[in-house]
Amino acid sequence: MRTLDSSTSLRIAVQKSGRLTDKTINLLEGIGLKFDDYKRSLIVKCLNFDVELLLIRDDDIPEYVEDGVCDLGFVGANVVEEDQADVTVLRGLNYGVCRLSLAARREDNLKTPEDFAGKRIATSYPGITKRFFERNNVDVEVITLSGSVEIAPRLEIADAISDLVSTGSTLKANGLEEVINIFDSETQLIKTIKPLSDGKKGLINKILQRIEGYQKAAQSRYIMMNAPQEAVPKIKTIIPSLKSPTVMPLADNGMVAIHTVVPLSTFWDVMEQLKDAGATGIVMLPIESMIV
Ligand code: PRT
Ligand code: ZN
Repeated sequence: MRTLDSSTSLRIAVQKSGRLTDKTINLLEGIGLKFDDYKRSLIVKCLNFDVELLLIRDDDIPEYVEDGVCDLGFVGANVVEEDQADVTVLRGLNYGVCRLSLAARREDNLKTPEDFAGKRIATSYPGITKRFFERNNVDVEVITLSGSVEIAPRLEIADAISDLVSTGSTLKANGLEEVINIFDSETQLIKTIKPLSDGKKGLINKILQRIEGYQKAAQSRYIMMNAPQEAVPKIKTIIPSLKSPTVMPLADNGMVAIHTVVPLSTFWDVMEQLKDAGATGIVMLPIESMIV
């Protein structure tokens, strides 16, 4: 059993139970951190790093990190922005992606910020919403609700809402139309601005580097193919590879095997072009992690 050295052990705030919990734990496990069951306690010690997780409500995370109670936190940019928390954003994490949008009943025909002048807007994000209208010099009445914002127009508590949207189906189900996206959000890794020991700084760098590798890997595919030797120059121009591809001669005269990594976003285009260039037996594999 490892004992935690309080001068170097890193405390990380993670949402206790919600949309970001499993994805955050999966990410931490994906970069090699091991935990006991994280569903049962508020503080979970990492079994193989001087790290402990503090599992709390997402709304509390920016403040805990700002105050230095936690050194790092995984939380939606929407929460950080709402609190205007004084923290360092280390990186965006590509999950928990959503947007804060103004929405209203279609028949009300609200389109521009000015159309909302004098309207009552229900939201759980009064800070971001007020600042949006202030920037646009439009006076509105912001009504703060802690949940179920989407039913406020139907209850006639409000004329419109400002709420998080991902697929848009909640708005639709409540007869509302998304009008203006006022803030794009994703999960962020945030860091305290309080001074940290060298040990903690070292750990943070290690975690960041591993996250970078993990995310690159998730967005890349390893591909292998066979091709005639004379097709190699053409194939090299097709592959937007990180480094030059590995080319190995095959027992078959004049044939080579080519291995490389391609970004997932270009994968299908690249596959088709490779086939046209003479590649055969193209195999794609997911990558667990990579250091670049
Ligand atoms: O208990 P705790 O306070 O920790 O959790 P919570 O209930 O405040 O938050 P939770 O778990 O619902 O969301 C955590 C974070 O996930 C948010 O702060 C966002 O950063 C992110 N996220 C991503 C979302 C959504 N997508 C999302 N769709 N948070 C909420 N929603 C809700 C939205 O409020 C609306 O009710 O989902 C509904 C809309 O979804 P669609 O798909 O119908 O558009
Ligand atoms: Zn919350």
